[in-house]
Amino acid sequence: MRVAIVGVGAVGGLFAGYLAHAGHSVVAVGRPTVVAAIRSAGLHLTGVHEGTYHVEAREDVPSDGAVDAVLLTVKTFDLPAAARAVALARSHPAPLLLPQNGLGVERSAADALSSGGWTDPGEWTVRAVLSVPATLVRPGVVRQAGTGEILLPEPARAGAAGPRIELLRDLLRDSGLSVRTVPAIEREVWRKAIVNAAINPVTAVLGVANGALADGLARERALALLEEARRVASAQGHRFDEPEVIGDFDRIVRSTAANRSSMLQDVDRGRPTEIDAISGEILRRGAAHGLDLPATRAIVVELGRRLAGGAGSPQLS
Ligand code: KPL
Repeated sequence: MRVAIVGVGAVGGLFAGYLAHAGHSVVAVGRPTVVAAIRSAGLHLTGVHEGTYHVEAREDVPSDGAVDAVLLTVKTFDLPAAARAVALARSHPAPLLLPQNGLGVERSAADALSSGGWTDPGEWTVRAVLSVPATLVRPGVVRQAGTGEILLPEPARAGAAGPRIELLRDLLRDSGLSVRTVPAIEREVWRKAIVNAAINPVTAVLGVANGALADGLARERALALLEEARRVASAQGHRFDEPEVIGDFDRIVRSTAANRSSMLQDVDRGRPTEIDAISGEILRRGAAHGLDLPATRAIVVELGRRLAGGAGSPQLS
């Protein structure tokens, strides 16, 4: 298959390596620095899977020829612009994977795809929840620190999107990634968002790998965020009990102990973070239900200060 991977950071690079290894024709669409790195030295995967792949790299979404699928692996803050670029470049829609962290991703992608000319974008987009720990070591080099899986919606329950889910499921699975389909992907999006709301901002503020949240004050701080996010999820109709989310949190902290969270990686690189799509969404949705979320409010302010070198403000939209 010919697959465009739009956004070649940690997750996009991971997918590009696995797909290229399985013999697919990968078109890596990224920023100039990433494109230059891949053109000169190839795309390199290290850690769980080792290999160098000489994939096609370019800065614009291919409009020519057939692309069987698009993996939209940009961060949430780049999603509207990237989705619109995909729609503008391709008048014929293709199955499009959305593996971002955070809440409200499908709506944001659908709005951008519609504005770029796709009709019925919901029939082409496939929400995914990803728990494979990957780190962008430098442009074109990705380290996979552990194993994890990709959750997709069950095709039989997805109406017109069903065949597109099947195509993406088979593509990822046949490339060696662990894929599981679930009856209610929205619930899994929330489950992941609750854990991200706890792990990502605390690791970003403290500058520590995920494993540092296994005990002590860092764990207490993260658990306060976890509980607030769980309450918001429940208010929105996704009920999780406390032991269940603490179990999810402990399992992910353990299985990704050596990984620096994606938010910490963004802070390290001086890039925008996904705080708005994670904690910002939790705060906005909580406010709509009259919930007070002091720990979440405090960590957003603290991260804003850290990013601004001391004085800053929360970076919520
Ligand atoms: O999703 C992640 C992220 O870093 O964004 C976890 C699971 C916390 C792994 O680091």
